[in-house]
Amino acid sequence: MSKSVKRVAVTGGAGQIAYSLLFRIANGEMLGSDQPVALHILEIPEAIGALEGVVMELKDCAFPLLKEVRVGSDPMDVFEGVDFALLVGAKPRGPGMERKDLLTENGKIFTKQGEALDKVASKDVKVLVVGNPCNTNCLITMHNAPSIPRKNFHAMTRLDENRAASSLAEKAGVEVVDVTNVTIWGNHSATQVPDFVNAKVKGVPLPETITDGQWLEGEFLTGVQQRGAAIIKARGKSSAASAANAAIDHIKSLVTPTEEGHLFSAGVCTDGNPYGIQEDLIFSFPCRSKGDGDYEIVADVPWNDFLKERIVATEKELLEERDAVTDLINA
Ligand code: NAX
Repeated sequence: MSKSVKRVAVTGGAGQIAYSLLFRIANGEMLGSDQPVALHILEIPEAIGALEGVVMELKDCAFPLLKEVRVGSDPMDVFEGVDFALLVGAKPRGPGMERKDLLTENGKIFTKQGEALDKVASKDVKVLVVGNPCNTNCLITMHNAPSIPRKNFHAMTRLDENRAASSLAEKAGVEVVDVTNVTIWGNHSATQVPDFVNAKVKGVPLPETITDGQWLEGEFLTGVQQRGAAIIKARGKSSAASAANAAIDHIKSLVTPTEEGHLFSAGVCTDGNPYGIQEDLIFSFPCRSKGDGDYEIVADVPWNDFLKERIVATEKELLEERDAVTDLINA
């Protein structure tokens, strides 16, 4: 018997990440090749015309799994009944704009979208925030959707994990699938902590394979932290296909059982976390899933002094970001 349709909201539908993401969702790459989907696409009114063009292309792909496409500018309409919400759309940082200005500007978008999810989405909706600054935007969304479990809100650090794994594989001279257990701790920002200490190569602790500690603590770490900026410099535009790919990977990791002994990185709510990170933040941890859409934080990944110092710094940054948006989360 065929499965019932899953409804997937994507915001920023006329943007560059969505241009990679929508087609892959419609092709079954996110939820499976036997899972029919409906796309609910949100854009601001000025970009609806461009979005109509994207919808024409979606139709022209004749994807067998794509059962319905809805578009609109009001999240109260667009988020109706959705099972997944990929919140990609956000304002880019303009010239002379401080990080704090970006937080408040984008914060308003996520306040409204959180309220709409709360009212009209499935009560079990899984929300993935991609639009930056994604951890704090996710916190704002979560606070404005109190009837949805806090565990259902995620911020995307999977692109950072994928970047780190790829860089480590290249250095070790192995296939990327041979590098596992790469955790990104903390914020999706330059303070993120890509954990090479607990990573593995073919199941063996990575520092036994890559013995160049100076490279790991220097070039590797900053390379991952600054990868987004390097792509903008080279391409003239920010990462888009790789960001869409990471969003697909993130949701796939929630709906597929995690392989024994493996983990994936996700920005999730810190309430009750086993690492003593302050509660009421969205922080990237090592996670595992049974494949039911839920996850648990892996509790036993040890910190050495190198990791600890940096994890404290990324936590501090998230606390400062939260302080900058108190009016949006205590509304
Ligand atoms: P684009 O500027 O190409 O597209 C953004 C789209 O969002 C635009 O079409 C815009 O009209 C729309 N939009 C703005 N406000 C909206 C609202 N209130 N409701 C619905 N749509 C709205 O950006 P793109 O390259 O697609 O990037 C989107 C976001 O992803 C940015 O915030 C970017 O910083 C963030 N990223 C996050 C990454 C992560 O790893 N978490 C990596 C890639 C990317 O940098």
